[in-house]
Amino acid sequence: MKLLASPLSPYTRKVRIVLAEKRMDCELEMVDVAPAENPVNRHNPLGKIPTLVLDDGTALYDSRVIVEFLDNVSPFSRLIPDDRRDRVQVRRWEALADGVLDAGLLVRYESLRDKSEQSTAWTEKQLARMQRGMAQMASDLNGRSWCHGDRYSLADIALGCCLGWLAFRKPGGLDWHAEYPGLAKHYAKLLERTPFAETVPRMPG
Ligand SMILES: N[C@@H](CCC(=O)N[C@@H](CS)C(=O)NCC(=O)O)C(=O)O
Repeated sequence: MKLLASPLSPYTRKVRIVLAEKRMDCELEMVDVAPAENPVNRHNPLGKIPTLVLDDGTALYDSRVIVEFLDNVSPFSRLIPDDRRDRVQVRRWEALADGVLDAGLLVRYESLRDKSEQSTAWTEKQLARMQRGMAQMASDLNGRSWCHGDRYSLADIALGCCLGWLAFRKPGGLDWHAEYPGLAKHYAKLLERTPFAETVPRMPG
């Protein structure tokens, strides 16, 4: 199978960490999805990465579907719990972390447009969404050892990918280390975890 990817994409990072945790090999193809016509379009009509192309040509997207597929393929190092209630809680963490990222990416994409076309109201709406999401994640973590239950799961991976990208791009000048010391402590712990940090380009701590 082959993962259509980009080195700095946080959703790709999530998939790569899951692959590494589960000790699964996967060919990587770095692609540029910025142009409207890009190599991902023929596999994924949405033209987004990550997209996983299976050996029979089937394409899987988005990152949430891909990680579920990978977790099911190998029983080694389960990252999504079997218990339905636990599973929902882990997926909710993932939705929240991905949602904060979605807002952060919209802020970044807006900042790349011509100044005359940028909308302050739009950017502020996304920043407020990001801030509420961060506050929720900080309050849910609340000094716990792991995001959900008593073990590392997809929830911690999703949170780590979100925080790493925010530290790297700083959309809206957000300084989450200072604002959310609990999240900063958890992120530092995740960075020490192999293969969390070592399998992908390290984003600033
Ligand atoms: N919900 C998707 C989000 C994927 C996504 O937005 N990827 C970005 C790169 S980080 C992308 O492909 N952007 C291209 C575009 O929006 O045109 C997922 O979880 O995979």
